[in-house]
Amino acid sequence: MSPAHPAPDHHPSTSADARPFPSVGIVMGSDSDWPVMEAAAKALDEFEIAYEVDVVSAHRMPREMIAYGEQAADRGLKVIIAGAGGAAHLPGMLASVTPLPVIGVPVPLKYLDGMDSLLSIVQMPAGVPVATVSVAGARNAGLLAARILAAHDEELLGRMREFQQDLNDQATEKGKRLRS
Ligand code: RP5
Repeated sequence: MSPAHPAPDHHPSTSADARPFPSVGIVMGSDSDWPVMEAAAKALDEFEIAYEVDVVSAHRMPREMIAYGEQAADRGLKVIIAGAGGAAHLPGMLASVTPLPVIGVPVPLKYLDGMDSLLSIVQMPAGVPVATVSVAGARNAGLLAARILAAHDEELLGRMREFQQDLNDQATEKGKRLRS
């Protein structure tokens, strides 16, 4: 892990640390994606959803990438968030080998403003869906994962409703301030 890109916080699945088993896998093509992808982890933290974080490069470690996708559901993950930049094949390749929902995060690199990554992720063939968020939209990826989990979790659904109400209240307050 290069000093420029500090190691992501992990919420490991080991029983030894007594933390809940992760429901969400956050993976990325390189640790250089972490400054963008961290927002997904922070959103999950806000909803107290356990997750794991790893680098799983589609091009540099293809066998491990396929193994990650093939084993994800059996390991208990419910949603995968996958971010990559440039020729961003990670989300689509994971979606091709897992039955889980995959959320793709286009990571912008030095050139092309993330358009290369966006188009690589969003243009999936019929039958292999990836829910693509905006360029660098990792926060929404985390929130979308929370919504997917909330569909089968009344308590989490309630917290999502409160979150939406907070957004509403904040927007209303901003309008009030502008008008006054
Ligand atoms: C992609 O190549 C990664 O997702 C990353 O966005 C990009 C550059 O990787 P590094 O050269 O910084 O490791 O596969």
